[in-house]
Amino acid sequence: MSAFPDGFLWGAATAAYQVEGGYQADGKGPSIWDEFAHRPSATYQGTNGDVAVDHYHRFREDVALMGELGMKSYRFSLSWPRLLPTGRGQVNEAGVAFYSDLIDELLKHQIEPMITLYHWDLPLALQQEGGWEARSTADAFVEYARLCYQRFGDRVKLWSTFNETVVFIGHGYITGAHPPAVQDPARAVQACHHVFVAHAAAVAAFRQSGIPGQIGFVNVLQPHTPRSSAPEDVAACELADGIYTHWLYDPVLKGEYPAELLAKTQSLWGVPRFAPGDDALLRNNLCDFIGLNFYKRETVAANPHGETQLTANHSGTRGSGHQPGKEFGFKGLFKFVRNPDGIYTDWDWEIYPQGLTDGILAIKARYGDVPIYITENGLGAKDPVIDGEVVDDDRIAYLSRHIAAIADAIEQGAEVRGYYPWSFIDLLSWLNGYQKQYGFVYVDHARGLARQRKKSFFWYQKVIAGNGEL
Ligand code: BGP
Repeated sequence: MSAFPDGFLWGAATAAYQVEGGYQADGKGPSIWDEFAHRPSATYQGTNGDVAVDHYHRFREDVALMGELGMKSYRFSLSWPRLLPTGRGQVNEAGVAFYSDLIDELLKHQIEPMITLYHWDLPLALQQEGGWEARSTADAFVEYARLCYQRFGDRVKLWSTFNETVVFIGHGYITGAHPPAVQDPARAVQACHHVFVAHAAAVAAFRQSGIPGQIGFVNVLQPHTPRSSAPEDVAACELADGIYTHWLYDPVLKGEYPAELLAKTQSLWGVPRFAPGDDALLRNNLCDFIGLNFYKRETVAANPHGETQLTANHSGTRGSGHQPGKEFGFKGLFKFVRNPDGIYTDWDWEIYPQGLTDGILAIKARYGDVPIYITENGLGAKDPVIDGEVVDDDRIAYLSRHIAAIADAIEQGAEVRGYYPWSFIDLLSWLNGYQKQYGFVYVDHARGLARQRKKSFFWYQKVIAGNGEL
């Protein structure tokens, strides 16, 4: 018998900048990614999301494929500058119409929409006013969230505010690999605080709006293991886990920062500055659910003298697909090293499905029975093509093992309500262009972006039909 409850949401995920294209279509304003990806050195071989996979113009065809796949839910993000070209004020009705039509098309196929409000494409105009370092961006976010509730809240029941603070703040303000390409952890701490404030205020606005549904936050779930049993490696591992998990989950699930951890990093990075009222705002607006994005495990070592490594290699090798990634870490705190016994993807991400079971149970242990959605999970690879067919057996193996890991967590009492592999369709990888593929559907860039079902498409169709029986 399947471990998965009736009504479990078998889905798949994407994000606006990575699939839509139409970057100037019908009144859309520029985002920080539109600007950043046009800098020749910023992305892989100058690839960008100007056209992406043209989901903006081909969404009906894509939703038909989702229907054929049997998806029960689709996680996608709204492009803030498509709806509010300068971040606030004037609404772009053509952008509203696009998402409204997409939602209707999904519902026509009995696919439940799950909306992410912020998957990194901040309106450029707001960045020019200070971006997430400016508190006014949090106010603008609430205005944007309200607009979305008003226009789509009659049909959409599942909402998340932000996707992966650790990535857009970490790369935006520490490694510098994402816009605004700052390298200053103290600035990251404050920008991150404004994201939590924006989240809590948007949750409050959601509840005031009275629309039915649930609202949550999506975080990376990344397990850590010490390189050795030496006390300094074990302590470094605990610290990394605290920063990657507790710092980023506690504010949205407990309404406070982990004080002990902040005390440990204070001398290096400072602490978030609270405005009057922030404390109550965070405490009174906890999430209805948490979304977990799970890809890999990291092995952690002490880093007493090493330099702070500020390159982007931790999250991708910018195109080679086969280069070992450089070490990444913070001087005096920890660094990530290669696990000699680990099995790695072509992009040096360790495959470790047990970490998903353990991670889900660790969330339950720390935060109680908050409902969980696995909002991303997938294998980035250069898929083999044999006789014109995309034979992505490695992806099938990866996803099977992770589905089994979720089943284990459910059997041990966790409330997991849905699974959204990354990604529904091949799309733009932020720093790796179009060559790092994740989808069930292949996009042929040489043949006018034609869609083609991969082997994994037919496999996942059966998984869904059998409610997770493998
Ligand atoms: C997550 C993001 C996704 C997606 C995924 C794969 O961090 O939320 O948007 O990009 O990672 O990452 P990558 O494209 O770097 O392989």
